[in-house]
Amino acid sequence: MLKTLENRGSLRAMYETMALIRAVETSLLDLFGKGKLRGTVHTGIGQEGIAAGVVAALDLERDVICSNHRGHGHYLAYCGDAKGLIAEIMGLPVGVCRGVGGSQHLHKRNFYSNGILGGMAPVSVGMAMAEKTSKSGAIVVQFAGDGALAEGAFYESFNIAALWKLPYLLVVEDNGYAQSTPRALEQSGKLADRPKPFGIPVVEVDGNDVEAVYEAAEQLIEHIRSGAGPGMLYCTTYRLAPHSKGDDIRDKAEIAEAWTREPIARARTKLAPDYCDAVDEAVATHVRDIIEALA
Ligand SMILES: Cc1ncc(C[n+]2csc(CCOP(=O)(O)OP(=O)(O)O)c2C)c(N)n1
Ligand SMILES: [Mg+2]
Repeated sequence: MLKTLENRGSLRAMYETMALIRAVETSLLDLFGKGKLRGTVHTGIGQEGIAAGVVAALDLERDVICSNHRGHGHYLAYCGDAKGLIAEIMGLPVGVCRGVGGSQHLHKRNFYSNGILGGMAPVSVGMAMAEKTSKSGAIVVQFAGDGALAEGAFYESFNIAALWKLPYLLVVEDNGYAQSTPRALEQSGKLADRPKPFGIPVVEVDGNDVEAVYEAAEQLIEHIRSGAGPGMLYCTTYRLAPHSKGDDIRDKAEIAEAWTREPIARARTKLAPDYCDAVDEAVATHVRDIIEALA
């Protein structure tokens, strides 16, 4: 299926996005194991529903995305540029940032990523102020993990974003862990309630249900674009692969159980198996061809 402006929020289009992300990131782990990547690599395997659902609800002509250390999925959902991304992480001159940015410093058009946890909160809010001042009608979306919400920069950012009614959407990807620390050992209270004292509305959603993510994102984006001020989309999910490379001390039974709830298999139950098989094969071939050409 050819993704268009009209159909990109369809389950089929979002399945294609998720399948591409999964294929690229599975290959990145393989390349890492073979020593072909520069630096580290954090994959969002299991979290694809959030990238696919949120980005499908954006206006890609004008909206801005600020991503984090786990940003490959956000990037691929934004522009589908698997070659530029893989080459970038391989440190090659044909990478999207000529191979000098690597996995955590991606930039293309209105897409920016950075691995300093919380660091993109004031940057995103500043960008939202610029969009408001220039009356562009654009919104700025920041993706952040649950662990990052321990950073104080978020709370100064919430304050200014709410006070000045800035077009800022924070998407939290709560995968239950910050590296190897379970959320319960790091954070007090309920994370989804954090923006509420600032008067910032929060929508909570199952991040493994791509259609629910899309619908919730659309609703919040409409609210923010109307000039009402910032919002937060709080998505629960699970990271199926290690934090970065082999650093995984989580309970194996917990990980196995999470595989039964992952977003791609879940979307498949609502789509024709032949269609999904064809998409999976097409993305696998696409990614294999890219890697062969770069090797
Ligand atoms: C300011 C800062 N402190 C520490 C780190 C090292 N670090 C990288 S990722 C990570 C855990 C982040 O957890 P979370 O925000 O939940 O995102 P996840 O990795 O789970 O997607 C840490 C501590 C960092 N990048 N920046
Ligand atoms: Mg986390």
